[in-house]
Amino acid sequence: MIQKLTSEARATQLSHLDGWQVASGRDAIQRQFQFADFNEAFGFMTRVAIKAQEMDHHPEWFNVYNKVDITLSTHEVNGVTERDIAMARFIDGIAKPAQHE
Ligand code: H2B
Repeated sequence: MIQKLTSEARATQLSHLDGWQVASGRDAIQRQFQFADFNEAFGFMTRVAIKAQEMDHHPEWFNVYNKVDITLSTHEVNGVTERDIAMARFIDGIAKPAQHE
């Protein structure tokens, strides 16, 4: 089974990611994205969804119009693993024109 990152490893990985924070009250990471409009937000979500299917690793997310809140954790171990870090890197790579709050 995949291993949870230790809190030290999680902190190190987070320091290399842009805008991600540890979620309050659980072992997960979160970031909020803001796009120009719903069309851009949903296009972004579609690209993430395709990657999630390929990786068999799926985000928890909440969308209102041009905002997308994403939480990543590995349900299997109830914590943050390399899979979440890989997904966060992918997301950051495709969200370049987006702003985060
Ligand atoms: N996504 C996330 N974020 N964590 C998981 O543990 C996970 C998943 N497990 N997507 C996958 C699907 C698993 O439920 C299926 C059966 O492979």
